[in-house]
Amino acid sequence: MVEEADKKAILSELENSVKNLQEEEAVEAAKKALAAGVDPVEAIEDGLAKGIREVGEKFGRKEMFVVELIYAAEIMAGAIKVLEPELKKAASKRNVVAQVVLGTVAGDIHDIGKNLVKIMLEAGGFEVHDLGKDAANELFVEKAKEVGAGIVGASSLMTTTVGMQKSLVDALRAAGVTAPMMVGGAAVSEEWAAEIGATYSSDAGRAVDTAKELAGKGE
Ligand code: B1M
Repeated sequence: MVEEADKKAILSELENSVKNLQEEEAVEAAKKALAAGVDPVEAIEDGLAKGIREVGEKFGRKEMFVVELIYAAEIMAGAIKVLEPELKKAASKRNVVAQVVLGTVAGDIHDIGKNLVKIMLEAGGFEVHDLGKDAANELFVEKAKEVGAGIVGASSLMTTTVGMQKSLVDALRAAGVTAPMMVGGAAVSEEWAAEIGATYSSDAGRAVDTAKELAGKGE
Protein backbone atom coordinates (compact mmCIF):
# COMPACT_ATOMS: atom_id res chain seq x y z
CA MET A 1 0.00 0.00 0.00
CA VAL A 2 1.35 3.38 -0.98
CA GLU A 3 1.61 5.99 1.79
CA GLU A 4 -0.85 8.87 1.37
CA ALA A 5 1.97 11.48 1.43
CA ASP A 6 3.96 9.59 -1.24
CA LYS A 7 0.87 9.27 -3.40
CA LYS A 8 0.15 12.99 -3.09
CA ALA A 9 3.72 13.81 -4.10
CA ILE A 10 3.59 11.53 -7.14
CA LEU A 11 0.20 12.91 -8.22
CA SER A 12 1.51 16.45 -8.05
CA GLU A 13 4.63 15.41 -10.01
CA LEU A 14 2.32 14.04 -12.71
CA GLU A 15 0.20 17.18 -12.69
CA ASN A 16 3.17 19.55 -12.74
CA SER A 17 5.01 17.70 -15.50
CA VAL A 18 2.06 18.24 -17.88
CA LYS A 19 1.40 21.78 -16.64
CA ASN A 20 5.05 22.77 -17.02
CA LEU A 21 5.55 20.90 -20.32
CA GLN A 22 8.20 18.50 -19.00
CA GLU A 23 8.10 15.39 -21.17
CA GLU A 24 10.75 13.26 -19.47
CA GLU A 25 9.47 14.14 -16.00
CA ALA A 26 5.98 12.97 -17.01
CA VAL A 27 7.25 9.55 -18.10
CA GLU A 28 9.39 9.25 -14.97
CA ALA A 29 6.49 10.23 -12.72
CA ALA A 30 4.26 7.66 -14.44
CA LYS A 31 6.88 4.96 -13.85
CA LYS A 32 7.19 6.08 -10.25
CA ALA A 33 3.40 5.84 -9.84
CA LEU A 34 3.38 2.26 -11.07
CA ALA A 35 6.36 1.27 -8.93
CA ALA A 36 4.69 2.76 -5.84
CA GLY A 37 1.41 0.97 -6.56
CA VAL A 38 -0.65 4.09 -7.25
CA ASP A 39 -3.93 3.18 -9.00
CA PRO A 40 -3.31 4.10 -12.68
CA VAL A 41 -6.82 5.57 -12.97
CA GLU A 42 -6.03 7.91 -10.08
CA ALA A 43 -2.66 8.74 -11.64
CA ILE A 44 -4.51 9.90 -14.74
CA GLU A 45 -7.55 11.57 -13.19
CA ASP A 46 -5.90 13.22 -10.18
CA GLY A 47 -2.50 13.80 -11.77
CA LEU A 48 -2.11 14.10 -15.54
CA ALA A 49 -5.68 15.22 -16.32
CA LYS A 50 -5.51 17.96 -13.69
CA GLY A 51 -2.35 19.25 -15.40
CA ILE A 52 -3.85 19.25 -18.89
CA ARG A 53 -7.02 20.99 -17.70
CA GLU A 54 -4.89 23.75 -16.18
CA VAL A 55 -3.09 24.06 -19.52
CA GLY A 56 -6.52 24.30 -21.16
CA GLU A 57 -7.57 27.07 -18.79
CA LYS A 58 -4.38 29.02 -19.53
CA PHE A 59 -4.96 28.51 -23.24
CA GLY A 60 -8.52 29.78 -22.78
CA ARG A 61 -7.14 32.91 -21.06
CA LYS A 62 -4.61 33.32 -23.91
CA GLU A 63 -1.72 32.70 -21.52
CA MET A 64 -0.52 29.75 -23.60
CA PHE A 65 -0.20 29.13 -27.33
CA VAL A 66 -1.83 26.33 -29.29
CA VAL A 67 1.59 24.68 -29.87
CA GLU A 68 1.99 24.44 -26.10
CA LEU A 69 -1.48 22.90 -25.84
CA ILE A 70 -0.49 20.34 -28.47
CA TYR A 71 2.77 19.59 -26.70
CA ALA A 72 1.00 19.17 -23.33
CA ALA A 73 -1.40 16.68 -24.95
CA GLU A 74 1.55 14.72 -26.38
CA ILE A 75 3.22 14.68 -22.98
CA MET A 76 0.05 13.38 -21.38
CA ALA A 77 -0.37 10.69 -24.06
CA GLY A 78 3.24 9.56 -23.51
CA ALA A 79 2.68 9.16 -19.77
CA ILE A 80 -0.62 7.31 -20.33
CA LYS A 81 1.29 4.83 -22.55
CA VAL A 82 3.41 3.96 -19.52
CA LEU A 83 0.29 3.40 -17.39
CA GLU A 84 -1.73 1.60 -20.08
CA PRO A 85 -0.52 -2.00 -19.54
CA GLU A 86 -1.58 -1.80 -15.89
CA LEU A 87 -4.96 -0.35 -16.90
CA LYS A 88 -5.48 -3.16 -19.40
CA LYS A 89 -4.48 -6.04 -17.15
CA ALA A 90 -7.99 -6.78 -15.99
CA ALA A 91 -9.45 -6.78 -19.51
CA SER A 92 -8.29 -10.19 -20.75
CA LYS A 93 -9.91 -12.03 -17.85
CA ARG A 94 -13.48 -10.81 -18.46
CA ASN A 95 -16.35 -12.07 -20.59
CA VAL A 96 -17.78 -9.70 -23.17
CA VAL A 97 -20.61 -7.67 -21.61
CA ALA A 98 -21.69 -5.92 -24.84
CA GLN A 99 -20.42 -4.44 -28.08
CA VAL A 100 -19.73 -0.73 -27.83
CA VAL A 101 -19.24 1.58 -30.80
CA LEU A 102 -17.23 4.56 -29.60
CA GLY A 103 -15.87 7.71 -31.16
CA THR A 104 -15.34 11.45 -30.94
CA VAL A 105 -17.98 13.27 -32.97
CA ALA A 106 -17.42 14.85 -36.38
CA GLY A 107 -15.48 18.11 -36.30
CA ASP A 108 -13.81 17.33 -32.99
CA ILE A 109 -10.25 16.00 -32.80
CA HIS A 110 -9.98 15.65 -29.00
CA ASP A 111 -9.46 11.98 -28.21
CA ILE A 112 -7.49 11.66 -24.96
CA GLY A 113 -10.64 11.29 -22.85
CA LYS A 114 -12.31 9.00 -25.39
CA ASN A 115 -9.23 6.78 -25.43
CA LEU A 116 -9.35 6.51 -21.63
CA VAL A 117 -13.03 5.56 -21.81
CA LYS A 118 -12.08 2.85 -24.31
CA ILE A 119 -9.37 1.43 -22.06
CA MET A 120 -11.70 1.39 -19.06
CA LEU A 121 -14.60 -0.18 -20.97
CA GLU A 122 -12.32 -2.91 -22.29
CA ALA A 123 -11.04 -3.52 -18.77
CA GLY A 124 -14.69 -3.75 -17.70
CA GLY A 125 -15.35 -6.55 -20.20
CA PHE A 126 -16.84 -4.62 -23.14
CA GLU A 127 -15.76 -5.11 -26.73
CA VAL A 128 -15.06 -1.65 -28.08
CA HIS A 129 -15.11 -0.68 -31.74
CA ASP A 130 -13.19 2.57 -31.80
CA LEU A 131 -14.05 4.93 -34.66
CA GLY A 132 -11.36 7.37 -33.60
CA LYS A 133 -11.81 11.13 -33.62
CA ASP A 134 -13.70 13.41 -36.01
CA ALA A 135 -15.92 10.43 -36.78
CA ALA A 136 -18.83 11.00 -39.17
CA ASN A 137 -22.36 10.03 -38.09
CA GLU A 138 -22.53 7.61 -41.03
CA LEU A 139 -19.55 5.72 -39.62
CA PHE A 140 -21.28 5.30 -36.25
CA VAL A 141 -24.48 4.07 -37.94
CA GLU A 142 -22.62 1.65 -40.22
CA LYS A 143 -20.51 0.15 -37.43
CA ALA A 144 -23.43 -0.05 -34.99
CA LYS A 145 -25.41 -2.08 -37.55
CA GLU A 146 -22.43 -4.25 -38.49
CA VAL A 147 -21.57 -5.34 -34.95
CA GLY A 148 -25.08 -5.21 -33.45
CA ALA A 149 -24.01 -2.55 -30.97
CA GLY A 150 -25.38 -2.77 -27.44
CA ILE A 151 -24.25 0.80 -26.76
CA VAL A 152 -23.11 3.72 -28.89
CA GLY A 153 -20.71 6.11 -27.15
CA ALA A 154 -19.88 9.61 -28.36
CA SER A 155 -17.39 12.06 -26.92
CA SER A 156 -17.38 15.81 -27.51
CA LEU A 157 -15.10 18.42 -25.99
CA MET A 158 -16.26 21.61 -27.64
CA THR A 159 -19.39 23.74 -27.52
CA THR A 160 -19.04 23.97 -31.30
CA THR A 161 -19.29 20.19 -31.81
CA VAL A 162 -21.56 19.01 -29.00
CA GLY A 163 -24.58 19.51 -31.29
CA MET A 164 -23.25 16.61 -33.38
CA GLN A 165 -24.31 14.30 -30.56
CA LYS A 166 -27.93 15.24 -31.20
CA SER A 167 -27.64 14.72 -34.94
CA LEU A 168 -25.95 11.39 -34.21
CA VAL A 169 -28.87 10.19 -32.05
CA ASP A 170 -31.24 11.28 -34.84
CA ALA A 171 -29.16 9.49 -37.50
CA LEU A 172 -29.01 6.28 -35.44
CA ARG A 173 -32.74 6.24 -34.78
CA ALA A 174 -33.56 7.08 -38.41
CA ALA A 175 -31.46 4.07 -39.44
CA GLY A 176 -33.29 1.82 -37.00
CA VAL A 177 -30.44 1.51 -34.49
CA THR A 178 -32.07 1.33 -31.05
CA ALA A 179 -28.90 0.91 -28.96
CA PRO A 180 -28.79 3.39 -26.07
CA MET A 181 -26.35 6.22 -26.46
CA MET A 182 -23.79 7.23 -23.85
CA VAL A 183 -22.28 10.70 -24.09
CA GLY A 184 -19.42 12.45 -22.32
CA GLY A 185 -16.66 15.01 -22.68
CA ALA A 186 -15.97 18.48 -21.36
CA ALA A 187 -18.78 20.11 -23.37
CA VAL A 188 -21.44 17.66 -22.21
CA SER A 189 -23.78 17.91 -19.23
CA GLU A 190 -26.40 15.72 -17.64
CA GLU A 191 -29.10 18.15 -18.88
CA TRP A 192 -27.82 18.08 -22.44
CA ALA A 193 -27.75 14.29 -22.45
CA ALA A 194 -31.34 14.13 -21.18
CA GLU A 195 -32.43 16.65 -23.82
CA ILE A 196 -31.10 14.53 -26.68
CA GLY A 197 -32.25 11.20 -25.26
CA ALA A 198 -28.81 9.95 -24.23
CA THR A 199 -27.15 9.04 -20.93
CA TYR A 200 -24.35 11.18 -19.52
CA SER A 201 -21.18 9.85 -17.97
CA SER A 202 -18.77 12.26 -16.31
CA ASP A 203 -15.54 10.26 -16.44
CA ALA A 204 -13.89 7.11 -17.71
CA GLY A 205 -14.38 5.20 -14.45
CA ARG A 206 -18.09 6.00 -14.25
CA ALA A 207 -18.49 5.19 -17.95
CA VAL A 208 -18.06 1.50 -17.08
CA ASP A 209 -20.89 1.57 -14.52
CA THR A 210 -23.10 3.57 -16.86
CA ALA A 211 -22.38 1.17 -19.73
CA LYS A 212 -23.22 -1.81 -17.52
CA GLU A 213 -26.56 -0.21 -16.65
CA LEU A 214 -27.25 0.53 -20.32
CA ALA A 215 -26.18 -2.86 -21.73
CA GLY A 216 -29.19 -4.75 -22.98
CA LYS A 217 -31.57 -1.76 -22.89
CA GLY A 218 -31.62 -1.34 -26.67
CA GLU A 219 -33.60 -4.43 -27.63
CO1 B1M B 1 -8.49 21.69 -27.33
N1 B1M B 1 -9.98 22.77 -26.66
N2 B1M B 1 -8.64 22.57 -29.06
N3 B1M B 1 -6.94 20.64 -27.83
N4 B1M B 1 -8.36 21.22 -25.55
C1 B1M B 1 -10.48 22.47 -25.33
C2 B1M B 1 -11.64 21.46 -25.35
C3 B1M B 1 -10.93 23.93 -24.80
C4 B1M B 1 -12.03 23.92 -23.73
C5 B1M B 1 -9.65 24.68 -24.32
C6 B1M B 1 -9.96 26.12 -23.92
O1 B1M B 1 -10.12 26.95 -24.77
N5 B1M B 1 -10.01 26.40 -22.64
C7 B1M B 1 -11.38 24.55 -26.13
C8 B1M B 1 -12.87 24.36 -26.51
C9 B1M B 1 -13.70 25.60 -26.32
C10 B1M B 1 -15.11 25.33 -26.73
O2 B1M B 1 -15.81 24.55 -26.16
N6 B1M B 1 -15.56 25.98 -27.76
C11 B1M B 1 -10.46 23.89 -27.12
C12 B1M B 1 -10.15 24.41 -28.41
C13 B1M B 1 -10.74 25.76 -28.74
C14 B1M B 1 -9.34 23.72 -29.34
C15 B1M B 1 -8.99 24.14 -30.77
C16 B1M B 1 -10.13 24.73 -31.61
C17 B1M B 1 -7.77 25.09 -30.67
C18 B1M B 1 -7.29 25.70 -31.95
O3 B1M B 1 -6.87 25.01 -32.85
N7 B1M B 1 -7.39 26.99 -32.02
C19 B1M B 1 -8.52 22.78 -31.38
C20 B1M B 1 -9.71 21.92 -31.85
C21 B1M B 1 -9.69 21.47 -33.24
C22 B1M B 1 -10.86 20.51 -33.50
O4 B1M B 1 -11.21 19.67 -32.69
N8 B1M B 1 -11.45 20.65 -34.64
C23 B1M B 1 -7.98 22.13 -30.16
C24 B1M B 1 -6.94 21.21 -30.19
C25 B1M B 1 -6.43 20.58 -29.08
C26 B1M B 1 -5.18 19.71 -29.09
C27 B1M B 1 -4.98 18.94 -30.39
C28 B1M B 1 -3.99 20.61 -28.89
C29 B1M B 1 -5.38 18.86 -27.78
C30 B1M B 1 -6.12 17.54 -28.02
C31 B1M B 1 -5.20 16.34 -28.21
C32 B1M B 1 -5.98 15.06 -28.27
O5 B1M B 1 -7.07 14.92 -27.73
N9 B1M B 1 -5.37 14.11 -28.92
C33 B1M B 1 -6.30 19.78 -26.98
C34 B1M B 1 -6.49 19.68 -25.57
C35 B1M B 1 -5.54 18.75 -24.84
C36 B1M B 1 -7.51 20.39 -24.88
C37 B1M B 1 -7.80 20.46 -23.37
C38 B1M B 1 -6.77 21.38 -22.75
C39 B1M B 1 -7.78 19.16 -22.58
C40 B1M B 1 -8.65 18.03 -23.13
C41 B1M B 1 -8.22 16.72 -22.48
O6 B1M B 1 -7.54 15.91 -23.08
N10 B1M B 1 -8.58 16.57 -21.18
C42 B1M B 1 -9.27 21.08 -23.35
C43 B1M B 1 -9.61 21.86 -22.09
C44 B1M B 1 -10.55 21.09 -21.16
O7 B1M B 1 -11.08 20.05 -21.48
N11 B1M B 1 -10.79 21.63 -20.00
C45 B1M B 1 -9.35 21.71 -24.67
C46 B1M B 1 -8.17 15.42 -20.37
C47 B1M B 1 -9.15 14.26 -20.57
C48 B1M B 1 -8.74 13.09 -19.69
O8 B1M B 1 -10.42 14.72 -20.12
O9 B1M B 1 -11.35 14.80 -22.49
O10 B1M B 1 -12.69 15.73 -20.53
P1 B1M B 1 -11.72 14.74 -21.06
O11 B1M B 1 -12.33 13.27 -20.86
C49 B1M B 1 -12.80 12.81 -19.61
C50 B1M B 1 -14.31 13.05 -19.37
O12 B1M B 1 -14.80 14.20 -20.03
C51 B1M B 1 -14.95 11.77 -19.79
O13 B1M B 1 -13.99 10.79 -19.45
C52 B1M B 1 -12.67 11.30 -19.68
C53 B1M B 1 -11.75 10.71 -18.66
O14 B1M B 1 -12.21 10.88 -17.37
N12 B1M B 1 -15.33 11.53 -21.18
C54 B1M B 1 -16.33 10.63 -21.45
C55 B1M B 1 -14.84 11.97 -22.33
N13 B1M B 1 -15.45 11.41 -23.35
C56 B1M B 1 -16.38 10.58 -22.85
C57 B1M B 1 -17.28 9.74 -23.47
C58 B1M B 1 -18.14 8.97 -22.68
C59 B1M B 1 -18.08 9.05 -21.30
C60 B1M B 1 -17.17 9.87 -20.65
O15 B1M B 1 -19.03 8.12 -23.17
C61 B1M B 1 -19.04 7.85 -24.54
